[in-house]
Amino acid sequence: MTCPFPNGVYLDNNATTLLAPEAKEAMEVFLTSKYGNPNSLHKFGTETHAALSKALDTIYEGINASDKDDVIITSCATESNNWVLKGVYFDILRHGTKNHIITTEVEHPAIRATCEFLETLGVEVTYLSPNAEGILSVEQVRDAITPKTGLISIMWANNETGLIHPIEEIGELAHRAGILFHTDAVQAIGKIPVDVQKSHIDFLSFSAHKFHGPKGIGGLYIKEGVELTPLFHGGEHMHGRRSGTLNVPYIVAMGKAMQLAVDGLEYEEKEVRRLRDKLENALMEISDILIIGDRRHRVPNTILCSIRGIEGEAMLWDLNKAGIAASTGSACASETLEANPVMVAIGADKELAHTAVRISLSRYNTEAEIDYTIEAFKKSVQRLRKISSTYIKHA
Ligand code: C6P
Repeated sequence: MTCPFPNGVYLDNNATTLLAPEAKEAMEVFLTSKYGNPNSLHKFGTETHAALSKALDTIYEGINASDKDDVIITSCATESNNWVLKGVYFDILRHGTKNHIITTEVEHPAIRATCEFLETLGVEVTYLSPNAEGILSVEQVRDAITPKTGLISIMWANNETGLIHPIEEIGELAHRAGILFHTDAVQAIGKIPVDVQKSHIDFLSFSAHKFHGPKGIGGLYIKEGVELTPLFHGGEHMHGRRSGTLNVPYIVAMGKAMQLAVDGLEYEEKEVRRLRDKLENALMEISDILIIGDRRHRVPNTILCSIRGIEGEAMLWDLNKAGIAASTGSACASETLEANPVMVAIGADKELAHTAVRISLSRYNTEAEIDYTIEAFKKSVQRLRKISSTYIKHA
């Protein structure tokens, strides 16, 4: 099919998003004439410092932190996740009395691989598997707590399924048990309300490029009064908690993107969800397609489906030829030919997990794009099943 949209149809927004034009515009002057170091005391420094301060206000208010000093700018969520786990290791876990972390099998590799590294240093890690619906229960977390548990790290929404874990309840549980609580909120910000105080969160990671900000900039919320040994030692940037000259243009753009994300939550909930549901309903008309997870428990933009008899990669290439961008799961796992690990963790057999396709919308997708995707998707499935050696139609 020839794609009628000159730039194609982008449905891989859980991998990264379009930079919002407003965010691009907001940062431009800081890439050119306003280039001062925000720590400098002259005019060049004070003007960038003022812009930085304004952006930090928007960011901390966007997650309902109590102060801008509670948000530390990092290069991305991978850094934030590494920092929390390794920082808590330095502060608590390495001393041995509290050397246990509770996390899940469906975390992003930035958590899983870091936990595996900490295991080599003697930390005990419990990797919980969500239930068949793909969601973790508070009871599972409660049952995993031991007197040695020093940290609970559970993602807010899964990047592949879009399923939302009960973060507020888990936060409350951790809080009552006196255990530090971290959540990777990369796939939650801009999709559902995020409130660090209401959810009893000690640490929260985010990346700007998942909510229409630039790549290479993100942050870590650290609750007031909670100590965390820095990963980057150096100057007094960010009150000595994360040293390195601040990337003012990107932080300004992240601030703008956060403001748009928060203001756009209602649109996300109504309109992005409506388009996602329209697409999902149409996909469900195709025989032998399985949609993973109840849509009421998912962020409004995500569909993970499994198309019996068609390898996920084959489906992607066929969609790509039609100008449609989707994925088989995490962008950072796209070069492995392993079955989708999140699907395996929630109990799918390997054959089914190899047929996974993730579709993730954003506020920039239009009804016409979704109508075109429905048509192209149905045609791809028909064509690929005709040549599939494994597809046998189920009754
Ligand atoms: N997930 C995906 O296709 P960075 O790369 O540091 O900005 O974000 C890492 C990250 C951390 N946590 C979650 C839940 C994520 O989804 C991601 C990025 C992308 O699913 C790229 S691998």
